[in-house]
Amino acid sequence: MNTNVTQEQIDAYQRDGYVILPDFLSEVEVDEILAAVEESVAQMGKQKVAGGNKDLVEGESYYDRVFLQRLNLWKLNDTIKKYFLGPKMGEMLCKLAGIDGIRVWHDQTLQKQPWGNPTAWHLDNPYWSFHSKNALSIWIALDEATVQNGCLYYLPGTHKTASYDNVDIREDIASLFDVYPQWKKIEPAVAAMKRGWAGVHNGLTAHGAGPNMTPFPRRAMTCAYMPEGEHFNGQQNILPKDYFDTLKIGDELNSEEHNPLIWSSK
Ligand SMILES: O=C(O)CCC(=O)C(=O)O
Ligand SMILES: [Fe+2]
Repeated sequence: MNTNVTQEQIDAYQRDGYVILPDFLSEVEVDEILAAVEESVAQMGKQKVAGGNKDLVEGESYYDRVFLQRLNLWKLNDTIKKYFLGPKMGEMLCKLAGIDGIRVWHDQTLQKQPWGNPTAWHLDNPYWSFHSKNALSIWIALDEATVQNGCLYYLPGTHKTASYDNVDIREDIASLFDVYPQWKKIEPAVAAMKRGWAGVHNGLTAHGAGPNMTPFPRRAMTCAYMPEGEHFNGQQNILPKDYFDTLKIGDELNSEEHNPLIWSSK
């Protein structure tokens, strides 16, 4: 895993709200992560979130055909934990975001199945239980991601003008532009990635993905992160119920059980 980032990459991330990291993983590492992901997915069945939220199960909705989605694999699988909650990952993401410490929010595998629906334009951070301008996600291609099979698109610079208003991922791919009409003229960046490449995007950068027009899956492993010292905003997202019930708006989200600190400069 190549976690060295150049000043140029940091500047690009800060300016555009995303950066693509070519050759982030070796073939051997992709194989190791893919095996861990597939093992976890098989273990979870229709359950979407490992270690909690038993009510979140896969159905047959439009959304369920955007991608196969399974979250918090790290709670089941030590290989996922080693890569995504390791200090090297944490340090790299802190450098990109310009922050001093970072906690895991949730990981998720997003596997656009053959003929999978497009992923509507959206922001990530407004879905989460904290609001931060420095939250971010890494998205790693476990299969080559192409324009044909539903690679990501980013809308450069949108993290700078986004609020926490958002839309759901549904049939209408463009409803985000009703909320942010000023973004209608921005040209999207196509994030085609070879197997093992990664994209890192700010939680307020608009992004989406095309449909999968091929008979093969487009599998990705992703993980979302929260800067150290963020506070609960009252939203549930995917927090386990027994933990959620203990939280009051404004509490620091510092559970070592659910959102462990993975790196801190202090
Ligand atoms: O993989 C996709 O289609 C969407 C990815 C995404 O929205 C994310 O990683 O935040
Ligand atoms: Fe997203």
